[in-house]
Amino acid sequence: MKPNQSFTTLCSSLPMHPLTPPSPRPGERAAGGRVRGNRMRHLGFALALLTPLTFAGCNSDSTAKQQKAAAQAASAAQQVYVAPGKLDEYYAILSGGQSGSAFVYGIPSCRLIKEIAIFEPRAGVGYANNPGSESYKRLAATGPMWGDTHHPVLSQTDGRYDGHWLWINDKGNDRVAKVDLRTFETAEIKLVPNIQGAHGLAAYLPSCKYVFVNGELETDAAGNSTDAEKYRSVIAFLDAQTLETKFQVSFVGNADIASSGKDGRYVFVTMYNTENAMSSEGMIERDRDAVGAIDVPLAEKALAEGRFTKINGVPVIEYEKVSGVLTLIPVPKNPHGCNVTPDGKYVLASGKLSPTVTIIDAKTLKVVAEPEVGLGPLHTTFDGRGNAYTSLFVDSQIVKWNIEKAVKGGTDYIIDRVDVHYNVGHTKAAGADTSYPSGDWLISLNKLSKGMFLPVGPGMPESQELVDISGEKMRVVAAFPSLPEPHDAVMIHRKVLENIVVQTHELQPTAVKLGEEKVVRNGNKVDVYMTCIRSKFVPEQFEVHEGDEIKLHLTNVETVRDMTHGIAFSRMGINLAVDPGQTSETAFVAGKPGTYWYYCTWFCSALHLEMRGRLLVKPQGVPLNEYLGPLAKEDKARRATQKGNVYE
Ligand code: RUQ
Ligand code: CUA
Ligand code: CA
Repeated sequence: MKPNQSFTTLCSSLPMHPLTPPSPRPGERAAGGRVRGNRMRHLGFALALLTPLTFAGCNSDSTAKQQKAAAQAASAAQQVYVAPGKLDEYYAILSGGQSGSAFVYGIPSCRLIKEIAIFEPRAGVGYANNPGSESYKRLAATGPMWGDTHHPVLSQTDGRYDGHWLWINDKGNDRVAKVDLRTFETAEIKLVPNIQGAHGLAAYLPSCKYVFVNGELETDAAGNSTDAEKYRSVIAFLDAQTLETKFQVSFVGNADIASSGKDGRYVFVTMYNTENAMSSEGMIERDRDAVGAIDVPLAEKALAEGRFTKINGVPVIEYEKVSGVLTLIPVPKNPHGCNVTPDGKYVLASGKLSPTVTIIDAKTLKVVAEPEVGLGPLHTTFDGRGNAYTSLFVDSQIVKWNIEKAVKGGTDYIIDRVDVHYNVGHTKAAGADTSYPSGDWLISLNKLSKGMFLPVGPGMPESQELVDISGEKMRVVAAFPSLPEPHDAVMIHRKVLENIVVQTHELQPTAVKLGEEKVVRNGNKVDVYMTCIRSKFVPEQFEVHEGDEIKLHLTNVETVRDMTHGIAFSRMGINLAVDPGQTSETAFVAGKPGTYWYYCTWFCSALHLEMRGRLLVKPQGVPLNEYLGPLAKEDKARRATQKGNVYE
């Protein structure tokens, strides 16, 4: 395919039409073998359509093949087998896409370990599901209760992951969040002003002083008009810790995917709508779009010199006014992925509509090569041995190629191709965005799973594949499903997090101490300071008046890992979860008079079901009992006089 091949032609090779033949299943090859070119492939597909199953008969050759396949499957199984109780080598953190969260898998076993709730409520872990809770208020204060997470980014020190932070963007509502890797919980969320379609996200290297995020969708943030003539996009630089937007660079066009140079000078973004068009046809009009290089020290200088306009409280540097702040490097039309090589020498723009990857010198900003790699290149990742791995959306392949060989202009740069299932978007090798990738595992994040898993209706799970890249040839060793819809992933070795992940939460100043539980009333406001420990809530009962505003402060006073308790209030819409050492707060209004049980939602001990208590709502004006227990004695006395028990 030529770079200027029309969009329609490209689309026709996407798996949309019912007549499009199915891609091969794992272990099979596309008819015609390895894809060598567009024509070849289409010819191959056509033949496959005309001559289905011609060679399906049995012969000794196929027996040998079967044996070989069985042996391969067995050795792949061994590679990903992690015995029960044994730990995986890597954490893979996958963005959750429109699930608004992030998924944590163990690699190589591909076992799901955790979902990190970020932009969407998760009742199971008591995240942002009660309007009175802190996590709810923080999320609601920044926008809607859902998100579209795309790009997980890990913090680095000296070119290696340091295991402190994970940043992730919400393309849907223009937010960035920070996850604390001590607890794998969301620590901060901020709305980014002046931006729409906050898409590409990366940390500014080597310092990680900023994370920067790209406005993919053009607007008139200054005037709120609908006049496309006034549309601009911004690249926003956020303080990596507070996520406050420090400054932005605005320009006409858009910015898609982000990657940072390694020496503190440039950061890079791919731009597919340099046309500033408002129609999909218009966005593919130009033969060439661009990679934008932002000179960060120069932007900081302009900022210090006051060469900016304040829009919605944020200093915005207009690129026309500060020469050199944004350099546009022409690349074939509508590029997508943007990836800086581990040594910081090159930035690679994946062609998407062009079968090429453009290699740009990250210092001189000159294009040094444009090797052809296959159809629909989206993202590129690295092994630290000088090789690049590019995802090919249309070809449903990962292609391995050598960067220096491609730069030298030879034809021998392609090393291997492997089929993935199906239509891969992002791909990421372990440590690929650090200076020291480990070169062992790669994840292929596929957009369609088709027949890969048990059918569950018209919609199917997302599909990831684990690829062994330690050898010359790549090898797909496992496939695993996930919820919708991971875009990108990062892998971090468990050793990095060994002494970082905590066993219990640090007690917060707001923690309720064992023995200091109390109910504090102030008019119709009632603060309930409660503890929980196997297998009791204290207080086990408390009384309020109808309409009272209850604020619950709940501390889990357990001191051992994994003893999580939850508290649900029947018919009050309240559900919290507290991990050992953690304090959670929520607020709600007491409903109609009556008895409302609260109970533990996490199975914590043999007395888990008995771990419950009563909220007693009395009519206004009725005196309240302040006695908070322990009520066991009273309870016994009452039972001694009670008739009608099933045992009597
Ligand atoms: S983008 S493949 Cu956010 Cu590439 Cu999804
Ligand atoms: Cu505490 Cu179940
Ligand atoms: Ca374009």
